Formats: sequence, C-alpha cells, structure tokens
Amino acid sequence: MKQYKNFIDGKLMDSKSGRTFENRNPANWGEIVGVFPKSNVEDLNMAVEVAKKAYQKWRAVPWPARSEIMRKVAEIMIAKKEELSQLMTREMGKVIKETRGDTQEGIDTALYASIEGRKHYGYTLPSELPNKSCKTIREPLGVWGLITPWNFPIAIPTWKIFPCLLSGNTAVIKPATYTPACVGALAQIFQEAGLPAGVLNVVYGGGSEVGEAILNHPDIVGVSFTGSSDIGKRIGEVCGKTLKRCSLELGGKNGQVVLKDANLELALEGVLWGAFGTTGQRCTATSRLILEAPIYDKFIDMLKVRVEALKLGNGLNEDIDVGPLVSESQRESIHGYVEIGKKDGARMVTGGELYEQGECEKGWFYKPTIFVDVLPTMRIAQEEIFGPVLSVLKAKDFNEAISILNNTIYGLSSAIYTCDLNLAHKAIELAETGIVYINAPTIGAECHLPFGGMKNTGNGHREGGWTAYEIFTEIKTVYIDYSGSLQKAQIDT
Ligand code: UN1
Repeated sequence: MKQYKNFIDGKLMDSKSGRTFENRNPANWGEIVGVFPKSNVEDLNMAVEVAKKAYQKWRAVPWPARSEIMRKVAEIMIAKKEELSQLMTREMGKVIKETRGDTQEGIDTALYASIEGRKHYGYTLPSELPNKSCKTIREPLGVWGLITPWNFPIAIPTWKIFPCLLSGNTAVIKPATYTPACVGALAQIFQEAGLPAGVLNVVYGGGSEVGEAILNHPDIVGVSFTGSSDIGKRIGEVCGKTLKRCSLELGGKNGQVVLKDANLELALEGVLWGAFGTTGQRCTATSRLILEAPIYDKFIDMLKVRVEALKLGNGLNEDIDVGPLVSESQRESIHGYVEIGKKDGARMVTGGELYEQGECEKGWFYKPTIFVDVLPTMRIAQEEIFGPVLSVLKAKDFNEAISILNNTIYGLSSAIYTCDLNLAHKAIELAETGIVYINAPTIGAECHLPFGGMKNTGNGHREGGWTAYEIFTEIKTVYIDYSGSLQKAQIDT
C-alpha cells in the first residue's frame, strides 16, 4: 500500500489537514491501492501561490521548447504504458485492454502537444489602410484549476494538462478521489521529463473542499471540469460571478440508431462495445438503442445472447470483458435505476442484479442489463445512468428514430447504422450531438479531433485537437502602423 502526497512546487507534501483517504480496488475491495492526503483550502492556496509564481517564467519559455518537454513526457509514458495501465485497472476497475487504450490516448495527446508547439498559428490579415498590418496572437491566461473525473483516469487529465501547460499556463489539478493514483503517476512523469517546479501541482481531496477552494480562489483564471451536469452547472455559476473562464464537459445520454437496412452484425458489435465497454461508465457510453421496427425483435434476440456471454471479473485478467463499477455507491445508484425502469413498465430481458459469483463477490460487479419496450419519456430513457444498463426503444421509421435520438437534454455523441448513403447524411445533419458516428459506436473519439457536446453536455467548448488550445489561450489582436502618420480607421479611406 503506497502513501501518496500532494505535489506542490515539485515537492511531495502532506496535507495541512493531517487527514487522509483510502483508494480501494473496485474488483477487490480488500485491496487498498493507496492512501492520499485529504487536502483543505490551505493546501490549495499554497499550490496556487506557487503556480502563480511559476507562471511568469513558464509563459516566457518558447512554445517549441515547452513542446519538447511534452515529447519527453510521451516517451516516458510509452516506456511506462503497461505499468500505468495496470495501476489504472487496479484503481478504477476497467479491463486491462481498455486501460491500455486510456493510457494510449494520453500518449497520443502528449505527442499531439509535441507537434502543436511548433504550430502556434495566428491569423495575419490585411488592413483597411495602407502601410498597416494586422495579426492575432494567442497568449496564456495564468493559473488554471483542472478538475478531472474517474472514468478516464489518464486520458482526460491529459486532455486538459497538455493544452493548458503547452499554451504557457500553469495548473493545479484535483483528480477524482476514486482514481487519484494515476494523476500522481503522471505528475511524476512530468517532473522526470524536466517540467519546471510549480508549473503542474496536484492537490488531492474532495470536491466540497478542494474543488470549492479552486472555484473561489481569486488567482485562478479558469476552470476546466469534466463530470456531471449538476456539478457543472454549479461550477459555471461560480465562474460566471467572478468572470473566470470555464470549460465544462458534462453528461450524456447517447443513442445508437439501427435502421432496417443496416449491417446487423456490425451494429451488434457496436452496441456491445458502446454500451458495456468501461462497464458503461463513459460520458460517451451507448445508453439508448433505437431500433427501426422491422428489425426490433430480431436484433434484441441477437443482443441478448451476446450480452449474456460477456465475462465479468477482475480486469487484470486478459479474457475479461466487463470489470466492476467504480464504487459501492455507483453500484447502488445503478441498481436504483434498474428498479425505476421496472416500476415505469419497461421490460427487463437480462441482468438487473448484483454479480457476486466466485472472486466477484469481493467487488462492485453488476450484471449487464437490457431493458426493452422503453418509452422515450421513461426516466431510464432520459437520465444518465453511467453503468451497464441499456434502454432499447422502437421507432417506426427513420424520422421517428431521429426524433427519439434527439429527445434528451444531452447532446454528446450518437451512432447511426445504415447502408443508405442518403439517410446517413440526413442523420448527420439532424443529430443534435457534438459527435456523430456513422456505422461505428458512440465511443471511440480520437485525440486530434474536437471532443464535446451540444445542449446540456457542456458550455460550447471542445477538448481534443486544436480546439483544446482555444480553451486555454486568449486572443490578442495586434495592429502595426508603419505609415509614420496618424491614420484613422473608418474615417481616412
Ligand atoms: C468519456 O466518455 O468520458 O470516445 C471520454 C471515447 C474515449 C473518450 C471518452 N476516447 O469513448
């Protein structure tokens, strides 16, 4: 059992609170992965002070020099890929092939940053006046607060850390209390790669103490948060009052539509991966399956067989398909939704109970669950469940399928399976989601493309790709007049 400490100014420190919390393996709750400081506002204040000081020097380092550090981080992450992935499976529970994917997403994001540092584009534009030029440059803002979730313990922190730091900002990160060890390991890698002390600081602890302290600190210029819409709204409200920049990546209720002409085998593989990968604990998880009436019964039969064959267990074993849920309270919440689904009149065709066979007795396992005959108004068709529960809805035709797809407050990701080119394009046009997949599941975003959602999924920002750099930079517009005389815009022509 490892004792972790906050990482502030390049040093490992205990919390001023003297308190700690444990992080347990969700596949085997007897195993403590680590003990972490339960930090308070004093720790956060110290980290911000250090980050503020480090900012002055760091922002002056040229972008290509900063990106060189990111390349070194990528190299160390590549060397430690297996170690990081095993740690992630132990603290978060998802199966090893997926944690390898999560780490890989972090490596890809690091490599993208290492290139982006040489592509810090601005615009040059003509002036209305002679002997005058115009351009835009992008500058960092200062100290950021990064608040990250537990479902992608490496990938999501890297989506925020790399663009934030490469842009010349400094940061204090508060990782989720269920998965703090992965961010601790990342911070160590940054230090090994030569990141100056104070540029990246890690403060462990809960949202009500450390998270709130981040929101309320006057020297934090921006907050980037991934998590639930309820907490996101509260963060947006506080940031609005103090004019902090704020990027929110929130909930989803993603749908996969299967039209009657689709390749059903392909659609089946898609929904299995989309709904039950990461035990359904993704913002991008397929939570609704919308089937066109003629294939409804047949597809459900095919799906049931495959879902019942999924192997549950400790994700460190290579042959396991579905790991545990992250915690006891998540399992309770998911079981609560199953009860709601039954009460609201949906028909459960498989699952719906805790899974406690053999070794799984010691973990937070839950049987993959399918509800059919779900109506769009039911709570299990509307609310984010964040677990291995799939709601199946019937649509009489293409138009109804798209209207069900869009009948949600969220708008992250959607998948449409069809071989009809015209319908595929129509669906792309009509889907109210930030990400649309054609003949591919609702999960599988790549690091060099914008990631984010419409409606209540966020506040308009996109992580990933070049758009992540827009979050963490401010535009400065520059006019250079080399005429030697006063030229008045809009007046002298
Ligand atoms: C999330 O669902 O929280 O597209 C992030 C995917 C991953 C990222 C998901 N690459 O599923």
